[in-house]
Amino acid sequence: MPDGKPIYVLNGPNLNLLGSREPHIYGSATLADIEAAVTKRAGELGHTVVFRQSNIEGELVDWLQEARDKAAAVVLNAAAYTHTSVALHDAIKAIAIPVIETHLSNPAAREDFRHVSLVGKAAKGVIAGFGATSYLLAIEAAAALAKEGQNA
Ligand code: CA2
Repeated sequence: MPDGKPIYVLNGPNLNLLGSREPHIYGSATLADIEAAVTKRAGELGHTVVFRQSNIEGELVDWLQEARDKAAAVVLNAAAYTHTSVALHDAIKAIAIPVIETHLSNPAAREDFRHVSLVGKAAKGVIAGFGATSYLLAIEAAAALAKEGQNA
């Protein structure tokens, strides 16, 4: 039975397009499919999920600040902002709860510009390369960290 604080699952730019383009890179699941799967798994682990997507960097910053008090942990796929956003890096640094950087693809195996992660320099850890399963693995990590009461 879910109780306590939710796990926030925050998604960055263009992830609303999942399932429609580039399935060879990102898989065929839509973001709604991923939301349903993570909500189910989190429920089994005793957590509710707040699942959001934005194309706007500042909105993701606002949601990270909101999560500081309201969430047990954050699963963050910042998409392209992963590689560029000092603002997201600083927002993660400013909150004590664990933030788990998550990716469908494996950025380390792709173009050079994806090899830098400003999010990763502030996050608790990184899960990447397993398609939609990356999100389920991140939920497992988030729930385990929340249970242990660990802070990032
Ligand atoms: O692999 C991931 O999850 C990424 O965060 C996805 C980002 C990319 O910039 C990161 O390097 C790795 C891109 C998300 C764009 O998603 C699309 C989905 C369908 C069609 C076009 C883009």
